[in-house]
Amino acid sequence: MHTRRFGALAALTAAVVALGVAEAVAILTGATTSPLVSVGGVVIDNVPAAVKDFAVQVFYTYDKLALSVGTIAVLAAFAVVIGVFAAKREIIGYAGIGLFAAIGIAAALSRHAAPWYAFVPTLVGALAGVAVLRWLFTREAGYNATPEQRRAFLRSAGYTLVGAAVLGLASRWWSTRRGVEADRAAIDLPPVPPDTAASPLPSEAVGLAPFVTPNKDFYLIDTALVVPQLTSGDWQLRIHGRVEKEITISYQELLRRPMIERYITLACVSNEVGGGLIGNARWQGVRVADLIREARPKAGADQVVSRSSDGFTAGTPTAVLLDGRDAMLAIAMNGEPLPIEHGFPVRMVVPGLYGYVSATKWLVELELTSFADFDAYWIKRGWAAQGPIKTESRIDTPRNGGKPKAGDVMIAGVAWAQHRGISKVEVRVDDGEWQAATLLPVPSIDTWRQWTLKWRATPGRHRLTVRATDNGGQTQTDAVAPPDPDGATGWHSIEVDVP
Ligand SMILES: Nc1nc2c(c(=O)[nH]1)N[C@H]1C(S)=C(S)[C@@H](COP(=O)(O)O)O[C@H]1N2
Ligand SMILES: [Mo]
Repeated sequence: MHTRRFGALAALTAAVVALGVAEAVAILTGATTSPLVSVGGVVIDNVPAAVKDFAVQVFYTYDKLALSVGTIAVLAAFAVVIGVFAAKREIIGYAGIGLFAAIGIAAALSRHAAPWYAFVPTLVGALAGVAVLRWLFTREAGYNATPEQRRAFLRSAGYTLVGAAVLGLASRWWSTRRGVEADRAAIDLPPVPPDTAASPLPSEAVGLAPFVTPNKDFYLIDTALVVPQLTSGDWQLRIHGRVEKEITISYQELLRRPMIERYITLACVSNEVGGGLIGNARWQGVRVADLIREARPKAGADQVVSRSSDGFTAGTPTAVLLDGRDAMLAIAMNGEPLPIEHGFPVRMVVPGLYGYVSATKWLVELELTSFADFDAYWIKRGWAAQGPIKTESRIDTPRNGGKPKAGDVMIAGVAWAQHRGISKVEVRVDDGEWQAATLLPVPSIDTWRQWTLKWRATPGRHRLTVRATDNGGQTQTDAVAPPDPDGATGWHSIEVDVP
């Protein structure tokens, strides 16, 4: 008979060994075949939209780190419980490993484009876990004997546990960075002809958000627990479905096509009023419309489903992609090849639509279909099939809760109505009149617009509210709506205390 504490430590060690070894094997078989990654992926794909929104709000863009840490904590807790029972009946320990291995294998095999050998990391990890459990149970003969034997046992378990944890972390790091960084660094972006280059920026930034969001500050939203690793050499795009002519194009072929460059502001449908899930970048790429026309869509193909290498899908109206706007297959962001987490080697960018219906990263397929025939990733989960970006505005300075000095205070922020453009921004102090803000020039109607307003601040507590009007004359609604199902609305309003 083993003591409970012993059982718990042995089982925890076996679990960490199983996961660490599985991660090491996944270096060979691909990061998405690791049990942690595939089970996490299944969780992400199946949580209700409300939980996903909650996670994004609480953890912001660290939601996936939180998921990984949470999963490991839950597994560790299970291992400890199983270990306590295994101390009485060893077989329970092996059965526990078997149960978790079955879950890991089922998850790995169920993932999008899983290779047939996706079960290998979990299987090898589980066998290693069984071996370690067996070994520790056997060694435990000395546990209740002398203090030295007891210490020797704790040392073996401790070293094994720490060693396996280091192996797992190092393997994960290695398998997610191997190859693709170097491939990306070696890419020579083709030049953009002057007549299709982005209009030069007319002005310098004011306020807190710079007009162009640096890549490192650009918000990140996706369902990928590990960033898909695609080299430009592996990449190809298949245009298929309801088309007369199927097209397959390589990265080198894509680079030889006519290049355009545009400033386009991307926004997430999950962005709350006043939130930061929006960013503006200079994108370089190839017009989607040209490729779709070459494929010759058949009648009724009213939806283009863009699919990523990890199975995410977005559905964009074919008519929108063909209406002359600068929808592109982007290869570069702010002058460098797409950062891996922003979709390297190729992503889609469509001015005027929220990301979930248009901005597929790690893009590998465009499938012509119809809205009646196919629901894309977030549509299956209850979000609206059509996702035009709503007119919104935000106050960036002063900060909510700030204490600006009495006298002249610069109020500034951004407003956006992509592909319609912003014609007016107004600010109200407390219950006063709406005052027109100064609008800074913009390169096109596809970006957000910076605005400023000078305010003579008087001592006391004040509420500042902003609203925008688009070029069609529509003023941003004050009706408060949550992000789900097609984007938040309402006026952004902050409070300041002028001392
Ligand atoms: N492959 C893939 N592409 C994706 C997503 C995703 O989950 N997977 N999320 C979309 C959503 S909801 C948004 S808002 C944008 C965000 O792009 P970013 O992370 O580069 O800011 O990517 C879109 N493209
Ligand atoms: Mo999004």
